Amino acid sequence: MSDEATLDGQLTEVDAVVIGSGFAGLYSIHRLRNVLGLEVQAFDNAGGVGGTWYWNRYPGARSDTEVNAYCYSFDKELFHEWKWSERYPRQSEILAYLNHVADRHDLRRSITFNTQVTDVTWDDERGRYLITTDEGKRYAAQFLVEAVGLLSATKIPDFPGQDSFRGEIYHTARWPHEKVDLAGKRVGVIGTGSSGIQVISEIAPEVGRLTVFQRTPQWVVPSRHRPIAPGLLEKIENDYEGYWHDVLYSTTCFGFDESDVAAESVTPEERARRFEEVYEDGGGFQYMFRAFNDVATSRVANAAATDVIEKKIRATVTDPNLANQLIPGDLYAKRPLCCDNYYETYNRDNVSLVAVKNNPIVEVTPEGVRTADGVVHELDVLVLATGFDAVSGNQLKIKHTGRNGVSLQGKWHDRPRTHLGLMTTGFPNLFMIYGPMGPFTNQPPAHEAQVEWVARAIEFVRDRGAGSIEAIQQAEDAWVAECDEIANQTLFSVVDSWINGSNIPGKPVTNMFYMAGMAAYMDKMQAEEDSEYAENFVLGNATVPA
Ligand code: NA7
Repeated sequence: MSDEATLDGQLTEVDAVVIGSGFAGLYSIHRLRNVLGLEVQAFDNAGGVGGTWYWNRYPGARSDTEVNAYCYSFDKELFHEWKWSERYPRQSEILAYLNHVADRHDLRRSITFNTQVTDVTWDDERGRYLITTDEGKRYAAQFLVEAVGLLSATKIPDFPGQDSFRGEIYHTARWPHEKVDLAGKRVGVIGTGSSGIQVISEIAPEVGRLTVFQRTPQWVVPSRHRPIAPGLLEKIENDYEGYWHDVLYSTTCFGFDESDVAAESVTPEERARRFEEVYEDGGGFQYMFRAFNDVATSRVANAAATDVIEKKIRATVTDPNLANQLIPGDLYAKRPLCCDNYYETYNRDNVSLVAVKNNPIVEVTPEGVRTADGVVHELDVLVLATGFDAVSGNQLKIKHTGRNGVSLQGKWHDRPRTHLGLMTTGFPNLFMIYGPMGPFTNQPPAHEAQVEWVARAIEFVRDRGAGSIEAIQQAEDAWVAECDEIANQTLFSVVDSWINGSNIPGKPVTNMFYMAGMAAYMDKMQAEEDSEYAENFVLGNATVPA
């Protein structure tokens, strides 16, 4: 940063600050700095790039999105050159890819690591955000891009006595960089979401004894992990633009053919046949969206989907009582899970399940975990696969003050509110990548589309000589109402999970997504550009209608 850029002694002036250096943050830096030519300062509280993939180093961590849609599209040469080894790449491979992207586009020099942004305040007079870090450094930036991650703020339970545990405790998303030696040890895992099922399946053969503390069972289908289909990446390259266009103009952005057939429209036999077929091919999102198009909206379709999984669980788990405990008596309407060998793991002699819904964990003792029935489950290592304060959690960790002193914490007290998941009224020039009320899709392609929208909005503001852009209240109200109306037609709204905030005690339980699909979302973003932001935004210092 040049000396000329320093104002007021301590205040460093840049064009844009980016928070986060995962998929979204890295691309934001590239797009704003390398393409738009802005002076960009980025921050990450991690010690390196990677976001989710920097933090989630637990054994078994891998993407459960097929890699042909879990990568960047903006750099065709990169797509050609980077050799993925597997259909669902491991954390280490994705992290290596993101590091490679950072090097390839020289992004690292714009990022200050190990630094938490603590405070962002809009200064109306200056037309700048004043941004403070945990080291007390201060920056002024006209534009602020928050790429802080949908699933980043860890949910660490606070069981009585937790500090007294004599063994080691790790949250899956704060896993140490050095290898944790689990060989032969007595390991407990709390949580059976995406992270829990991966860690359980991976470590069971290695540990001495594995105790799984399961509060709510989930529906798990196999991943059917395998090498990337021969010729697939070459086929994509042959119609590169067409492929990525189709990914973005689909519902879920996963790069597979989504079904346009309703399970309700076919016979029960055909339903079972098709679910069986997709189950055998593997993949959670595939099972939910490739077999039929109404699994997330129709109870009939949903029940047909779970009938097949239930039969598979019973056929796999040899102890019928254990099978009963592993079968959710609930809808299939959380984030869909997949993992190979998950149910098979429970047939191992060294694995036991403790159902803690009706027999909750009451304390952690020096020896292990005590459940309400008085049993102390003795452990050497306790793994907390307990999830995240998702969607709004990371944003709310930063103190935000907007125009006229409005506080984001206050504004979002009852629920997060945005327009398009990109901007929130009262906060000019603050852009969120994958913010609340954004699309419910595979993330990397959606991030790219949002970052590009943001970059074009910034370009527009600068070209017009306007100081700022801000979503108007009516637009935000209408967007929230539309999102809710759509979400209420889905089964996600009636099942407890991080998707609606119900995993965090005290957090408002509310819809936090636009669930009409990415194609519809692309049209919404495009409409704003086509109208030159005239309908739902105000430019410059104009007073925003109440
Ligand atoms: P999830 O999906 O939120 O799962 C967290 C799990 O931890 C879930 O089984 C919870 O049970 C369990 N949990 C949380 N707190 C407790 C306590 N206090 N006692 C017992 N069990 C508890 O988080 P993940 O990290 O697995 O995955 C999050 C997303 O990251 C995933 O969907 C991917 O998109 C990536 P509960 O269901 O609340 O009863």
